Amino acid sequence: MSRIHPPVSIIGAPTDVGAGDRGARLGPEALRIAGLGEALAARGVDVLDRGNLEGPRNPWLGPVEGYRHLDEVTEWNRLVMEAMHAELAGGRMPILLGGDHCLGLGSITGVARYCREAGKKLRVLWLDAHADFNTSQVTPSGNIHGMPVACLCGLGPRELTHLGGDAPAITPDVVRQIGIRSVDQGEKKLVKEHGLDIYDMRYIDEVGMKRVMEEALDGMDDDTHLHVSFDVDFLDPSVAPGVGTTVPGGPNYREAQLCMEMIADSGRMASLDIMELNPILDRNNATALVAIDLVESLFGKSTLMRD
Ligand code: 5AB
Ligand code: MN
Ligand code: MN
Ligand code: MN
Repeated sequence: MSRIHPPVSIIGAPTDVGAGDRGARLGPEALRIAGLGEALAARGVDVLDRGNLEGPRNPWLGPVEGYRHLDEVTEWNRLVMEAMHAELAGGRMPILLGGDHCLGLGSITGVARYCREAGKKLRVLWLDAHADFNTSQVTPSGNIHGMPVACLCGLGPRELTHLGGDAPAITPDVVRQIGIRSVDQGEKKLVKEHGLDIYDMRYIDEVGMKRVMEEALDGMDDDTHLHVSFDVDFLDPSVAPGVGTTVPGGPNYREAQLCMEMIADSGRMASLDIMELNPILDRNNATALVAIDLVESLFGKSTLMRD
């Protein structure tokens, strides 16, 4: 299946304002140094690096009413939302380099706005060890990187749930979560209540990644915009140690490759986040290199045998 890729714009969002560890702010540079742009260009993709967004510094304070750094998180997400939307409106595929995963909120809010304007249906694949569906009432940490999916679906503070305007960006039926293996007590109740479609590690163990991806990608058509939000802690820590919130028992290298290859085969990915890479916790940028390897598969590297 050879295909022409749309032109890509790389956008760096160097902040860890929503995380519990500092260091994800260095993620964009680590991905650049590991050769993300060059790897895409080598696959024949037209790549433009837009550089980094500039937002507020991380004040490194405790939670206030259940949220850490709500003002700074809001401002960063506004910047990300505008940047993602602008690239899509200009006919390009944005790749957001986090930065922590609180920015998935701004990213997907911008994507959802574009989809509404363009008359497209949105599908979100959320690749993560965590469901990121906490609220201020149930969060164990106050860290907003544990809350973006809830905020996208309308649960959270108004400045985040209504970042894009009069209504929350999405409804839970848009989302498919894959690789999940750490959900907090109160968060469990919420994901059940809201009917989130979760392919957890137990299910991946039982039926295999192939069937999981067939199910998660099912029901898309020519009008579907597929957004992939890749939290690097999706991967097993033996493959990807350079993240703040490692959870054992994630997809191994080949399972992750298959996941990406099947997304590539769908031909529908139109925007991407690469989030939570923390080079301070990495070994020789190994996690950045694995992430790039997987992104190459998202762009069809392994489809040779199917051409
Ligand atoms: B990540 C935890 N659920 O809310 C919380 O990495 C971890 O974006 C959140 O998925 C991890 O603090 C957020 C314990
Ligand atoms: Mn996450
Ligand atoms: Mn995570
Ligand atoms: Mn994390």
